[in-house]
Amino acid sequence: MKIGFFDSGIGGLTVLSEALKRLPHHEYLYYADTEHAPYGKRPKEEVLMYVLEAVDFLVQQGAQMIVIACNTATSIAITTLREKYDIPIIGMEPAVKPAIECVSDGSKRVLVTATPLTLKEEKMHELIQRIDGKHQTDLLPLPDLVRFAEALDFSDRTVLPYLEKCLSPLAVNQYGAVVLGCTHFPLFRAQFEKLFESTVHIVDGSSGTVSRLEQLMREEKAIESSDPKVKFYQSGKEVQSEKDLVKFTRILAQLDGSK
Ligand code: DGN
Repeated sequence: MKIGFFDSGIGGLTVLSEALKRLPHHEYLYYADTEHAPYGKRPKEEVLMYVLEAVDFLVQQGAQMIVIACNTATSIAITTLREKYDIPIIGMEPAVKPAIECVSDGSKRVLVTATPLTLKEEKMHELIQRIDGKHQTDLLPLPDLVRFAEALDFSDRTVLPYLEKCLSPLAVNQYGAVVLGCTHFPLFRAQFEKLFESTVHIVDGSSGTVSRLEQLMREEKAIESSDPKVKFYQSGKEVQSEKDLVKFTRILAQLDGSK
């Protein structure tokens, strides 16, 4: 089966990496809208337009299922996409539910991190209302992490001072779980681990999304591909330059090695 993956940039590779591990015998089309990333501070009408363009493109390339591997795009576009297309469209859900389960004894709180747009959207507030009965969650936007990732800057020197500054108004020891509610954020897992105690659960939505993909593939009786591979696209064009191909494949390889 041909499965289309979409993100504003390289963040969705954190979800693709999980899919490749669990469902390796398929063809993947990965679309990064790098011309317009980051999305987190753009008006939602503009983000919706970019997502529709990308999904149209993936469908034209033969994608039979789409994973919106971007929390921001999911919160803005998933309803419209499901109305428009009759193929399955899977979105991201920030891992608030597993995080709340980690602090079920009530002694600790949950910190939900994401882009400003994801945190502002109704979908997030509905999710928290549905799941967080004891009011244990705090929200923290971390927009610059997407910018650092797109610039391929994963260094402690850049990332740690930024995270320390964003966390400074909060008492970090009150948290028992941290939600990485943007698909770019697991690329900085090492820095989150440095700033929180080792007992703190750092959770992201990739495993839940890939479980949903697995379930839909079973239901659709998806046929394995005779030529499993990943093709990369950037804002409507197949990635051909060696430099960009190396960028995508290197990050995937690093993610594979870190699991
Ligand atoms: N990876 C996207 C997400 O999960 O929200 C980041 C979107 C952006 O471009 N800011």
